[in-house]
Amino acid sequence: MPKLQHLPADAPADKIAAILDTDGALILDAVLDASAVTRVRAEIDPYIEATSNGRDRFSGFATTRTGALAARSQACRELLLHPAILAACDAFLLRSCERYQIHLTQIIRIRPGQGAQALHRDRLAWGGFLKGVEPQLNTIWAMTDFTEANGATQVVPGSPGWDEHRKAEPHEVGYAEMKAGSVLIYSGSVIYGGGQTRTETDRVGINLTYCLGWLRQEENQYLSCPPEIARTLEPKLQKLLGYAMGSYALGYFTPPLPPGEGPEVVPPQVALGHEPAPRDDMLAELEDRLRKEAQAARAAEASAK
Ligand SMILES: O=C(O)CCC(=O)C(=O)O
Repeated sequence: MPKLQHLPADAPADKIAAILDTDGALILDAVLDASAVTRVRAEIDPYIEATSNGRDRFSGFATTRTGALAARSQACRELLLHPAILAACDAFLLRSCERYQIHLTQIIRIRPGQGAQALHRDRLAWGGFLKGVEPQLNTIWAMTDFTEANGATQVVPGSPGWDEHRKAEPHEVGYAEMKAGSVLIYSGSVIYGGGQTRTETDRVGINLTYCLGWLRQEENQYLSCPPEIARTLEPKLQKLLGYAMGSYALGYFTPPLPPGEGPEVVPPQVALGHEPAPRDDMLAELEDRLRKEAQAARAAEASAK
């Protein structure tokens, strides 16, 4: 059975990105200690307990999924902003966007009796339309130990490079076995799925994922964390949730007020009480990127002659 690579919590971001490119997944060990896990659990357990099982086969009839974690839990906000994860997002996602954003927040509790989830790639959230670009960096924070027996995530290392129609054989599927406090990091292109449980205990993981800033988010953050809550959060998290321009042109709004009573065509931070900052830097960034791409294309053309 294939094994996932394990790295220490302080592993360099470029090493994480390199393993995501080749294997599609890895485990960062012991990112949280036992007391930190206990603190997170104290905040999330009441929400987990109040959540009913899934209503379809893919979501899992013996699996609960609980969202809106940025709005509901300070401990989850800290996980969303964890420096090791954001450094990995910088290294992995900024290749294809100017800003990345939170894609979804979800506690996944796999309960006794749950069968294995169908293997899939998360990038299919956007249908088959995205080709040649890696859209996501995903995490599952282990809140219990993850073992093959209790439903540890199934992962097919190396599958990002496969033909998109190739199916994984059983001997190609590994398991994200890890201790509570460790984090599974995986791309949107790796084949994976929730595991089957053969124990009488729950497996609990917090799925926090990030995607390119020009894509639609899986969990609608403007509804799960609306402006009246988002305005109480720290600016870095506000931006990650999507209360920031995704690029020079993406994400502006106009408050729907009577004539002359509000500003026109402003960045989303204005909905949280911030001043509308000029967007010249984003325009300059876009122009600079396009200039460099054109130069690189001309150089490639010249060297091909
Ligand atoms: O909880 C897990 O281990 C993975 C769940 C998953 O793959 C999904 O819900 O798409």
